[in-house]
Amino acid sequence: MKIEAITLRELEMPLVHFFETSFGRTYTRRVFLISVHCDGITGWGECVASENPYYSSEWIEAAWPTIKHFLAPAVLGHTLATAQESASLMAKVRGHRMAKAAIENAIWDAEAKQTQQPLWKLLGGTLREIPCGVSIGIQDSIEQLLDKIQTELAAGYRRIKVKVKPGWDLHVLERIRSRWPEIVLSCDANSAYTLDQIEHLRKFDQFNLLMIEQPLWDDDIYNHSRLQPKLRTAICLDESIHHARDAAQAIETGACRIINIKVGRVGGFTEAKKVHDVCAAHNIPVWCGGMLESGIGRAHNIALSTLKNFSLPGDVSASKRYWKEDLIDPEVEVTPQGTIVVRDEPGTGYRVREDLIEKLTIRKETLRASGK
Ligand code: OSB
Ligand code: MG
Repeated sequence: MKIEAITLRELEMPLVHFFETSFGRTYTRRVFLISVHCDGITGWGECVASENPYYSSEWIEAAWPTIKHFLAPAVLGHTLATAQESASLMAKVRGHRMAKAAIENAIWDAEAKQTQQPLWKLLGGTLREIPCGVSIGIQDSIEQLLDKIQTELAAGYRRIKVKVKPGWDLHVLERIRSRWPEIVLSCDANSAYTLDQIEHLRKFDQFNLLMIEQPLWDDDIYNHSRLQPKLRTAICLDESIHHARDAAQAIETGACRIINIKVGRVGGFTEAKKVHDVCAAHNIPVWCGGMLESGIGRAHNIALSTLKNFSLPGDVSASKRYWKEDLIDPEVEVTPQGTIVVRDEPGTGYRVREDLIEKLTIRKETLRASGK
């Protein structure tokens, strides 16, 4: 695959419903798409960086010039035997994993299309149907949250995850559990607590949660290893895991019992597979996290979720939960059993709606190989 050109695009896409975490509320996604052009094929990727540097230090305004000035030039003009090779070409750039993942994953998509196979197969996946959960943000009232949970349970989702923060936690979980004593329930704090709050965090144990996600600092593993033995509830790390070494350290120190893999957070499919493998080797179950993706990133999450150790329901859910109209055809749909059936066409199996993308694009730039 000769990487001939890379196109960067920003789209503005309002969410069907706002999404609120412990660090803030999002109404509209600035969707950052990458397309990689090689040998007459176009591969698509999505840079999942947010509108602000709150979930992680990456955000869209930083990702754009990093891709333009460093990451795209690192791969443009090169002829690659496999998409995986792009990861080493971009390795000298430190951090910027979501930016790297957008390019690498677009090249994986191109490779799958060129070799006429489904992306999930190219990634080494085996599951044909993936279990789905939903992540439900902080709402204006508990009643509104309970209504949302009711809707998602009726749709068949197999795990409900709610966002928590100090002031929106124990009384909320109490209300959920008293209405639904048996459902699979977890919560995500997005780093809203500190180690001083161990006694408070121990109170989460009474709700029989599948996990508590990222209770402490986003850059921390050590303090989670001090917290985990004090809780009955399994800790799941999200923000803290940037690569397979982080995963190995978190497992070795007992900082968590579950890991959330987001392909953007770890820098692309190559590293995501390594994180998966480290966890599998230590019997640590993983699940696929989400970043409010458009259909392009969503389709990649589905492909990744076919790897065998993705044994817990992920935050990969139907397009219509986020978008009035998604960028892919068909849209991602979830069965009444709360699963997504994996598609068998070459690439992601979802056609990219270039006409709609063009219509929603507010910024676009194409970079070409220069004489390499
Ligand atoms: O922590 O998993 C998270 C969304 C944005 C930033 C961080 C997170 C999330 C979600 C949403 O929980 C998952 C999704 O439905 O895409
Ligand atoms: Mg999370």
